[in-house]
Amino acid sequence: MHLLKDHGFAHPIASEITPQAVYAQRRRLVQGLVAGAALGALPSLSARAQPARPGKLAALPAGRSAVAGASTMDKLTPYVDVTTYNNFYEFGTDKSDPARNAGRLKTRPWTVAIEGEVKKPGTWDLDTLLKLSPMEERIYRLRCVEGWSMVVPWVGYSLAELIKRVEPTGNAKFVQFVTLVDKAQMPGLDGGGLDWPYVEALRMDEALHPLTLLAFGLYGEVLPNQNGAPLRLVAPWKYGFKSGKSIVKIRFVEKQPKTSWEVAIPSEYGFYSNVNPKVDHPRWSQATERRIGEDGLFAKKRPTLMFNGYEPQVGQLYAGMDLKKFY
Ligand SMILES: Nc1nc2c(c(=O)[nH]1)N[C@H]1C(S)=C(S)[C@@H](COP(=O)(O)O)O[C@H]1N2
Ligand SMILES: [Mo]
Repeated sequence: MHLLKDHGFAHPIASEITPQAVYAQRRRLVQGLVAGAALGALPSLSARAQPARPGKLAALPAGRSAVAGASTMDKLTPYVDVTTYNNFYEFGTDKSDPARNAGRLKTRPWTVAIEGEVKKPGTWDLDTLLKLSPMEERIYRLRCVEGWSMVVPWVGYSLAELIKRVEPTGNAKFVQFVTLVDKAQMPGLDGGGLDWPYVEALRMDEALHPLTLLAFGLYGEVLPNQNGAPLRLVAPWKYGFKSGKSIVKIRFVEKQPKTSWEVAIPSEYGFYSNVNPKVDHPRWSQATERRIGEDGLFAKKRPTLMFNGYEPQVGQLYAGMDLKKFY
């Protein structure tokens, strides 16, 4: 289906790039149309009706989120693309491997261990986590460091809801997210070139930011295994790899931890990994992106937005930091 094997590493030609100002203007125009259409016409965009359930997995109903920036007006990436073009190296490095191999992942029973610098460490059962806070629908862009993106109606709640219940101590400066590692269920663990388990981490204020989502579903249903069932992180202003899947442990620590991609290729992947079109990856530009599901022969690349478009919400987290140094 997607023959995009080179991840768009080639430099785009100028005519492929929509200038930022034109893009912003178009966006405003579309938003204006939407606002004007709220009373009737243009049903597809106006009401932002909850997306149709694909009817493949158990329903996970969710209310509209009140978090600022929790919804983009971008066209949703079709379910089939969201669930067949994945990065989940535990199931293989090819984009089609996770959909093919993750079926054997057993997502129940499932527990998440809370460890480290918290007053209330312990083990949370998935069913308890599902009831911890009301489920919200959030339409986020996810931008992969490889140069593609997608727009997904996630279902979950702010990670902060869980964090405040476990009461971090004053020493908790960073939060680590650890993925399951089980050879019996994950055929990719023998290859892939990463240290297992897959570990990601956020600074405490990033983890507490309301946009940081603990996701349990997408498209109104529980997460497909290949997308990180039964629960994963989604930090929408960061490159996709910061969003660990199939999490079994959340650890609160004082020192900035090493993450799997940093350990594997330190010259290419830093800790912060904020989406920043002005900082090129050592081997390719980050100025533009390809939307998965729209990447036909003549599809134009889009300009990548600072913080993946969430700058109004998260920009001040990095005030005064040199984002070229802290990439
Ligand atoms: N455990 C684990 N989490 C992971 C990855 C992985 O290989 N293993 N890949 C990351 C990368 S690089 C991306 S772009 C996103 C992709 O999420 P998606 O497949 O739902 O689009 O998952 C991230 N989380
Ligand atoms: Mo990625």
